[in-house]
Amino acid sequence: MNQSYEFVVVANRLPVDEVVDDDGSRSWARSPGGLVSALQPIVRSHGGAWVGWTGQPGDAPEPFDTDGMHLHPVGLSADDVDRYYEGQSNATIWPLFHDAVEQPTHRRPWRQAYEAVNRRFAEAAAHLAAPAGTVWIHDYQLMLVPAMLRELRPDLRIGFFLHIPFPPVELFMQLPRRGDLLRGLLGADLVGFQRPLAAQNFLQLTGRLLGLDPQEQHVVYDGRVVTARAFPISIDVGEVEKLAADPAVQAEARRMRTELGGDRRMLLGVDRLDYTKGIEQRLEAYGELLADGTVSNDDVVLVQVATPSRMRVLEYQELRARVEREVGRINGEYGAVGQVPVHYLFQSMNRAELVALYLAADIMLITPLRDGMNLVAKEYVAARLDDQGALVLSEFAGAAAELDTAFQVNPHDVEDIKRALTDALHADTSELAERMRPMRNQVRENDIDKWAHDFLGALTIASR
Ligand code: GDG
Repeated sequence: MNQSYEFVVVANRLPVDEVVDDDGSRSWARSPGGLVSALQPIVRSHGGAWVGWTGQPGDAPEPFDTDGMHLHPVGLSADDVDRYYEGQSNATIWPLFHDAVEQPTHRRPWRQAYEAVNRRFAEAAAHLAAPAGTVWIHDYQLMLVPAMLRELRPDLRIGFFLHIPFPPVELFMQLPRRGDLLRGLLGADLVGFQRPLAAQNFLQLTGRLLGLDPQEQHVVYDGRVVTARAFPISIDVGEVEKLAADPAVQAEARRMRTELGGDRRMLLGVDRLDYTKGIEQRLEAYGELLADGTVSNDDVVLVQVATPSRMRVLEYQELRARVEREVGRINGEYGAVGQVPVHYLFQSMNRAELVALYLAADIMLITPLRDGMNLVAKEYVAARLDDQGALVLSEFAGAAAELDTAFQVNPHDVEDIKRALTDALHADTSELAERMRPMRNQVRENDIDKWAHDFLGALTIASR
């Protein structure tokens, strides 16, 4: 069915994972996560399609329908995975867009693969979208797609959303072929960012690099108006609240607390194992508090979930080694037989286990050095139906703008993390409730459905 889908989502990954059953049979299961649950009903109600990669190298499987969506796989060879995905996307653009907290690597073959793969995605979308239909492209892996798609299909309404930060002008200028990326994004009618500052950086660059004349929220390029604005992403609040109210999940939270040692206060970190998340700085602060006796293994415990991520990229392997060494050092120095100060889980959890952890935790530690938004922070807040629990939150997470009654910290400053952690440990229940209540209201009033609705509403106006 060519050119018959009114609404097409284009993202690096399809919204499904392949599952292999005990008998070896293969099937597709919807991936967990707020983005998929927010977009799926929209795609379904528009008779829409989703273009993306299956996550496995090799030829693309045939397009198929599931959950009321038409899924159109794009194939990536093993070389494409190396160069486009692990290389240009995750070892060049990802670190550079996160303040270069790790050194970005620049390689010509990676850029070439990025361009070739972006073209494949653009061609697939051009093939599927109905005349004057809407295409919504997602994230840093696909920044050339808007312009490529516009060239193939000038009739379309094209939106782009960047899930990660957009760097300051000076940093962006370091990228080889930086103009291409910028022109790529300018193919969209609406370019959405997590924070207003990111939109400003982008608009400012159009002046600096392309000599355009950016206004407050838009710029004219190639005779079209391109709008650039912030749309802070959120979570499926209903899903988190439902799990948090589930007696089985609550029982699991109590069980976890008992297992961890009854009266000990529980600190929690939940991150993809990524160098942007500030896991090392957090461990350093916790280790120092144990060393100077501010906290002790008898009265606190840290549970750190580090979800495996991008493990073929060298920087991630090195980070894993450093984190695990530090966990071992802290447990070796301050632990006792049968009781350690850090429980480290290098594994993926299911949603119910994750919410049980949120309910069990007295203090949630979210200390990224830079983060587009950070959904874990919003999930923790949404799960705390009791208005208790403390959120220690980096001011460099996009979420800090909305969650402004959290215990905010500069994650580069270990002393500041120690201060915030100590404040959170000493806060009484009324202070905790006063901080948590406005944050919970904020997240409830701004869930992921509203985000998708706001973006698509603005796209309709922008492309008039
Ligand atoms: C990017 C941007 C932006 C984590 N561990 C498990 C698990 N998770 C879930 C969390 C949360 C999601 O993954 C992580 O989202 P974050 O926002 O915290 O971070 P990134 O993965 O870096 O996401 C970020 C986001 O895109 C959306 O725009 O906020 O700034 O970097 O939902 O709960 N889920 C399951 N098992 C786990 O072990 N099931």
